[in-house]
Amino acid sequence: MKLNTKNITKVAYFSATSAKVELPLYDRAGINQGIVHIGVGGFHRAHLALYMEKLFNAGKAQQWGICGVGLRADDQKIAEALKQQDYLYTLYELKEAEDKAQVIGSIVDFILAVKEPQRLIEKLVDADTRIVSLTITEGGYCIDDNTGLFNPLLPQVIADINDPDNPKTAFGYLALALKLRRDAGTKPFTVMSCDNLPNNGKVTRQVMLSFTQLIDPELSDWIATNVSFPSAMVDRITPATSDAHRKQLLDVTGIDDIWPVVCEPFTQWVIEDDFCNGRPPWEEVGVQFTDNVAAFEEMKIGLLNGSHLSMALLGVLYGLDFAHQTMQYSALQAFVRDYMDRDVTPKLTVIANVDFSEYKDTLISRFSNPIICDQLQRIGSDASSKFPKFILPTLQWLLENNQPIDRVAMIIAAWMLYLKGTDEQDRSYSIPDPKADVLLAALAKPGHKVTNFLALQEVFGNQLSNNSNVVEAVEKQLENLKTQGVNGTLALMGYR
Ligand code: CS2
Repeated sequence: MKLNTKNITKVAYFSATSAKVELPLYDRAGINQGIVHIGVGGFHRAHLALYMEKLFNAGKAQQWGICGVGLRADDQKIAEALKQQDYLYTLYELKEAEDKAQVIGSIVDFILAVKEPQRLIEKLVDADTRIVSLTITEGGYCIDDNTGLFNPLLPQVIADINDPDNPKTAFGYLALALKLRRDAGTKPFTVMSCDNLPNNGKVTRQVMLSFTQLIDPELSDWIATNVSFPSAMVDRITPATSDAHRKQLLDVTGIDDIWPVVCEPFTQWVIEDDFCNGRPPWEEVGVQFTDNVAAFEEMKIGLLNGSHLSMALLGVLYGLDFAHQTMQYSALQAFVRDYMDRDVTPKLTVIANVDFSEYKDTLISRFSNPIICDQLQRIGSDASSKFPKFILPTLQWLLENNQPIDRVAMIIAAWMLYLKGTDEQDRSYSIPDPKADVLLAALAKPGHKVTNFLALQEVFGNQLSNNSNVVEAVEKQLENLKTQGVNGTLALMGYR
């Protein structure tokens, strides 16, 4: 049965008779919109939207309903799917023998910016909008990974600088809305990043201030004084929804959802309590507030996202499709665990009441969950934006501390071979990376391949291609991978 408001009682019937399905326990008509969320992908729908759902189910925070926003033309698909379902969708938590389907109602509206730019501006300017949250991917922050600073030379940024009243980027919309709020005497909203960037709040602030300096320095100063940008560590593995997932949901629960979200049972959100215009009482639904969020982010991004990217590049090259398969492959699991233990952990800041060994055990068991079928293709996507945030800080630490870099060199070498688009079983795959052309051009250049690849400053900064230790280490692993394959190279490193 199709999911929408009218059918929801039938879902209730199914839930009583077949599988366990939770439904909204509140009247959605009583929910006002207080959060605008830009980037309504699976992750948002499995994370922030669920924390809000829990509050609404407890009869709280009714002024904090979510209005979703899509900035990319491609977001039309999610806009249409949600609209047809009155913005309801199913969150399908997958765990062996314990699936849980929950119909979520916390998103109550959706604006597709390319279709309704004016409505989006009005929504952002509305005094009821008190938080704007972002999941715009690591690349969406327009950071020059070489300098770590905002890059004003990207074409979309130049377009917004030249025509700030007709923005296209997230920062263009936020700047215009904040200016209109300031002029109208309306309190600003908090800008809350939910992306996997080290110091995501500080980065968002820096991007916002640099961007507005270029269009309106006074506005920039006003934002610096009045707008808050809390940093957060967000965590929940959310695979891309596949047709198999849709069918499974239909078979098990009877719910015919155009775009359900599948996720693992684990969820975590650690955030700074820095909100200039109020916030929902998230601490009541398991969110952890701390002044020490940078250490949590460093831990999560280094251990989880860094390992993920390594598993994806090596796993795809070897011929695997899903994260859990990389954990079933004992040599690769041992490599990943060693990467966590010997390369990432030594640089982490100790966190009170967090045991890194336990955290890593949990990660291995989360990665091993076979039911979610998390696609390596998803995890390896946009590697050019992920590598500088997820792995480069680890490599820099190893170099500064004269530690062996053979595992990171292996990851870089695997990436170079992965970019060929053919795995060791001769199967071809696509490279989902907006900078794929740049990466491939570097590899196609005449001369020394490793040096040319490491000379990509926007990915590796400006130090690595001149560092003969790094060049040699990558060269060695590349040679090993070419002659011995992933398995042979792991064996040479002692992983079986
Ligand atoms: C993954 C993340 O795509 C990726 O880079 O590592 O989406 C990961 O699943 C989440 O950060 C988990 O919280």
